[in-house]
Amino acid sequence: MTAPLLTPQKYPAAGTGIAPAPPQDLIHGLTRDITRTPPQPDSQLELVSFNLCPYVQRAIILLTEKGIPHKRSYIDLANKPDWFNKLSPLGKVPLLVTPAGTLFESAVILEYLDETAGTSLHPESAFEKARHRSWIEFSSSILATISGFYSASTRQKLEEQAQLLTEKFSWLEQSLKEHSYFSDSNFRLVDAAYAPVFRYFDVFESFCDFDFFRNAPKVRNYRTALGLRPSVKSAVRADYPDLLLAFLRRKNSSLSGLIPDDLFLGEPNRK
Ligand SMILES: N[C@@H](CCC(=O)N[C@@H](CS)C(=O)NCC(=O)O)C(=O)O
Repeated sequence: MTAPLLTPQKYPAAGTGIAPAPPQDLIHGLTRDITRTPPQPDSQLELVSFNLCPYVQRAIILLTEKGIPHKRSYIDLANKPDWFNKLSPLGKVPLLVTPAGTLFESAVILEYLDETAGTSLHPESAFEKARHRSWIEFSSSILATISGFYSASTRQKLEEQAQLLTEKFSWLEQSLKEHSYFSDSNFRLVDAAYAPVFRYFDVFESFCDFDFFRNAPKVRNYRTALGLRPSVKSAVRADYPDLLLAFLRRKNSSLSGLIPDDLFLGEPNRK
């Protein structure tokens, strides 16, 4: 069966106010069996995704902000389809399948989407644009530390990673001003990179308190503003907290041991 064509939708340009949540038919838009059939490059973009991946969320947020019609295939990273292994040089999601070919690496995908659809969400000045790109790199390093935090095998290593996270948020604090978003009150590409970082902490704080943001009041405000953005809210499934808790439990790490049984409602359906 071929994928249904989605009707192009127009949303208010990002940065001009609050973008509405995307219609539900943009969420999947796929009917083929993705375990067997690779993306079919047609006139529409397809984002090859995994439902917990923060790097995938970056791309979804930008696609939503820019109102770009697209399809999404959600693969199981524990059981990667053959077509995915042939398409992904690093074996990682996200991939963006375009009529011209396939792109990988979320920061590159964001730049491509920014250049090819609507008004750019980068600042105009060459220096500011480069500065935003530097801080996008930094957001990726925070994501790597988050992974080190939830995978730490001992309490000592867990605390070391927590301390590293606190230090990284102190660095970010110095780069922020008193605005809602990274550089001003307009949502920018850099904000799409940071939003998935903060989503983790809503779940971490439901069962442990490392006070990661103690030295970072502007980061706390930034986190709140990003969490309220409709494109950010709708970038994950409604049961994301349960999926993440189940993922953290399966890690058998020091952090896994802190999750109380009554918070864990069992393995959600991961499909
Ligand atoms: N630097 C990459 C990182 C992407 C990444 O690490 N993706 C993870 C999922 S969140 C992945 O696909 N891992 C492959 C695996 O688990 O085998 C990017 O920005 O796109």
